[in-house]
Amino acid sequence: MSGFNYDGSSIRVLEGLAAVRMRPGMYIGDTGPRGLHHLIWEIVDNSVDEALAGYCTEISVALAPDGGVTVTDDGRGMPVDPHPQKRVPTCQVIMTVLHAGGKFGDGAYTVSGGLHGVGASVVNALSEKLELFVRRDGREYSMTFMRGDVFKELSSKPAKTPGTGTTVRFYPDPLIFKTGIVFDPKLVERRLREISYLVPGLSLTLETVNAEGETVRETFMNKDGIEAMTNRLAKNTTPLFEGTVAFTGNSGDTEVAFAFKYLDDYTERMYSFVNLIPTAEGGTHVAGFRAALTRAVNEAAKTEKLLKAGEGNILGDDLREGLLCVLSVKLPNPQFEGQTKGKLGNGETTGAVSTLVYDKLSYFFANEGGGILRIIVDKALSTRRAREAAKRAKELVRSKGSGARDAGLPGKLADCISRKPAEAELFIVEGDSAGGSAKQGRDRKFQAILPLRGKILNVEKASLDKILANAEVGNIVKALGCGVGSEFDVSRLRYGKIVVMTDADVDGAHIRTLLLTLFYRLLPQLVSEGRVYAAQPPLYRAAKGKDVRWLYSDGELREFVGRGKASVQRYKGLGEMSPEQLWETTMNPENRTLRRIGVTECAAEAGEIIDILMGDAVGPRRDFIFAHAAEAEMDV
Ligand code: 0R9
Repeated sequence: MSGFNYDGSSIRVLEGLAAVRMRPGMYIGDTGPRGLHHLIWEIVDNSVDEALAGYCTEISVALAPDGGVTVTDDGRGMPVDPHPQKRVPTCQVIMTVLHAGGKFGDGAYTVSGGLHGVGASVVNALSEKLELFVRRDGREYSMTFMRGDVFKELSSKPAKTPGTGTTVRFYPDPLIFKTGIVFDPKLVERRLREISYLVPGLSLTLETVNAEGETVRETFMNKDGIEAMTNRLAKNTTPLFEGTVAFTGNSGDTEVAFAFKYLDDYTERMYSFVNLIPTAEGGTHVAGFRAALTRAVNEAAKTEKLLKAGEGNILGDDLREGLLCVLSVKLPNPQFEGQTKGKLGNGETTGAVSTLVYDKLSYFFANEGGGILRIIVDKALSTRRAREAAKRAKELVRSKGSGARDAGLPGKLADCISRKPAEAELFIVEGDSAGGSAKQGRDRKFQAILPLRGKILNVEKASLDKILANAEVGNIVKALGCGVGSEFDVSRLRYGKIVVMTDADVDGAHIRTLLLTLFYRLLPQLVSEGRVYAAQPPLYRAAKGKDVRWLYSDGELREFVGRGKASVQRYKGLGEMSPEQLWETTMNPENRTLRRIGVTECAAEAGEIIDILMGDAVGPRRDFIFAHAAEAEMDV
């Protein structure tokens, strides 16, 4: 391609320009701002082609206040010799004959080309005036066109300065661009910067005139190509490792460059380009990259024993979270598909990209990239755990209106008769025996009982998928009916009050703490809405003669006993009470005391408190239990 020597014969003459002015939308998409900017991209693309062919190192774009755009390159200069068929200067053919640019032949232009690839003649057809200047062979050629027609024939004079190149200055036609001719310098700047990354070493200058009438110039040039682009895109993010994995190479007639990092979040950022054109919808090149990344990571992870036996392969989807990648491919005849033509369709490209990416990455992981491989595998495994947790969360949501009313409820739940969340209460009870008493003592019209066996999982120390796989947690979530995480839907909550009922001893306090932690972490909205309560069973039963009372604190006991003689019975476990006693002291809304669990602090702070207190330190945990009891609001 770079060795191609133009002789005029590769130009194919296709059709005239009248059609372009008749239906501009067909050629540039629309005649609004998008189509207007398209004119610049078409002309710049021709200069970029010359750069890709190895002859051009500098391109400049000047936006003038009068709406004129001047694009200059330092390439070989557009050919000016007579065209063999048309017998007019070749540059005139390029400017006046649709599709006469060589891009649709099999010669010099195999790379680049605008999204529509329509060429300079379309810009000429849609411009009120277009001036062309060519510097080559020690002469300066010029030619002028009006609305696509030759206005001033090609003429030349000896050049005052050495060098070669092409300048195109065009004034978009107000008859075509009826909504106005205003270029957005930011948009042009963004595209020039993008090109500077995609063609390393090429210098692109944007020249604008500011409000004070001064000329402002900015030059974009980057030797490190898409590696530098990736680093720029990673600004204000937290990468998981230093540096960027970046490689370039050829696979058949396809040139491939890729650069990536992993970031500390859950988003995939894939920026892909084909012949410098952004492919927002991806396509076969992106598919090839993903397949190779997945294969290279899995094989290297197995070799390095980073995957435990039976753990199975890392899925491609698990490698996407946190990935920031720039992929740029250049190929001879790109086929763009999709609504916005932003998707590459060439089937053969998948294999070409995949082979190159796999080879480069396998070598990298086996050599200096071992540390990075470990970080990528860790990230993918944590993504996998989160994915499995999300799947479990879905499974815990009972399907709406599916079959029987009780379908999917845990077997251990003794449900209430009422289906009105406003009056229904769920008692989560520690231990099967206390659960049995509560079932017998309750008012089944509105009180449901869910007994829990032993201590429940400490959610602070387990991953989300483990938490949701825990049978007791699963039972609570299923009984509540409102789901968790992204599946949370408070309108499906089956009980207006959720009461944690545990023994009045240290173990009971611990279980209560674990359950509250679970609600903070998994169902924070229920806590913030004040739906979670702690039951308060009595500590003592004291009798002075015939005066028998339930006492809920040591203070109450002291007050009651006074100086007299009393028989005092200490209740430690709920199971020590008869069902009637449990109803009377702890469950009957007429005389019970419930402590509402509230988050007065913001949710983040609450999380922080839990982080500190559910750690391994015993003291703070004990403090938490006391502090919590002291802060709790009273509610009867
Ligand atoms: C400012 C915008 N620049 C251009 O439009 C531009 C087109 C162009 C070009 C060649 C060199 N520079 C260019 N700038 C070129 C020269 C030669 C061979 N191929 C390309 C040569 O000197 O041999 N051309 C764009 C199309 C064609 N040339 C042609 F080949 F179709 F004529």
